[in-house]
Amino acid sequence: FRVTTFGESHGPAIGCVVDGCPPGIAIAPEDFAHDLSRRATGKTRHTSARHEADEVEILSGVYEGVTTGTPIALLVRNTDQRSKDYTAIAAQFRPGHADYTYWHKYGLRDPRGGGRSSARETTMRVAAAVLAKKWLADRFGVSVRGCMGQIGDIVPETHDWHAVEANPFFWPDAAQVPELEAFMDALRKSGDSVGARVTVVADGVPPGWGEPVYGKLDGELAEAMMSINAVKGVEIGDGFASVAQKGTTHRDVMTPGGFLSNHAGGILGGISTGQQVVVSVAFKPTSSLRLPVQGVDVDGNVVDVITTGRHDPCVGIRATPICEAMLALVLMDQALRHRAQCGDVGGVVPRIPPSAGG
Ligand code: EPS
Repeated sequence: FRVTTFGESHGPAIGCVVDGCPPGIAIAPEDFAHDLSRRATGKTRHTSARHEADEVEILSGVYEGVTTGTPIALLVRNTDQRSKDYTAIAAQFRPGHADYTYWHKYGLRDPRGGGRSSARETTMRVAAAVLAKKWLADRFGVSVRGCMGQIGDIVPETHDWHAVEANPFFWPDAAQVPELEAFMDALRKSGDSVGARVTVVADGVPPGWGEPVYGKLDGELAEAMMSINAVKGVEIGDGFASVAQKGTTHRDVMTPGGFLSNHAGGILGGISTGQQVVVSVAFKPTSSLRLPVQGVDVDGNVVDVITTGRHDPCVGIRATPICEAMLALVLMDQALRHRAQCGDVGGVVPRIPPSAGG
């Protein structure tokens, strides 16, 4: 199961090709709307003001409402691109932005905004993952969901999944939403940006998905999450907190009824344990800022870089559906590989042998 995307933020369209999708999955253009709208810009004052229709056209791989097993091509036409926003910095590098490394790699500059490095590209990951989420749910009862785990220094005080979809931040504590609104309003007015943590979980993953050495489930999740733009860190389960833990704390005690904790984040030795799979992702602060900063241009001259246009003061705010998408895509691929090698053993309730005796 493989997904590739194409298109630029200010080109005519973006799209993806999904290879290796099983036949028989019922899918219609309207099935993409919910998740694409959760990710979209222009929904609240806390994200980029760009208004895209984000309507999916299915070009191939679906016949009479079901996937055929052939490559699925999905297309989203850009409807609100405005590349003139970038005229002033077309020959400059934004400090902290990928346009510096793209230029060194390719030796030329597409002046139309971020192009491939724009968060616009993530639209198609979310679209492709609609298929994966559906297949995982129908076939295995696996569900994938996520929330914001931190913005700047602010962390949730309580966790209620019902609160998450009822505020623009995917925040799990409804009582803190006014504080976040005030924080983001002040940040936007100041012209600055901020980082964020997003946590995504998968429930219902059977034990056994993932490969033991090459193709570890956690390894592929880390790669998938790091491939999202602006990501600077990925944790599985307790992640970096494990550094300060003792083995007696970190080990997840096993009983005949299952594990008593989940410090491992549902993965041991690269293979799912049957517990909740837990992944946290760190997003850096947006680098496109209207606050001036010293930089250089393509000729090496010192310049003041000021980025105008429509930007997210916190890219993490729209990232929950993107991280969910990458989790679902990796899980679907691992599920198919597991089935190919080991047969259709998924969905078995974990059975932990008693620890007593030998
Ligand atoms: C982005 C800059 C803005 C955002 C964009 C991500 O767009 P533009 O390319 O017009 O400057 O609106 O996000 C989207 C358009 C989207 O759909 O996510 C950036 O620099 O990453």
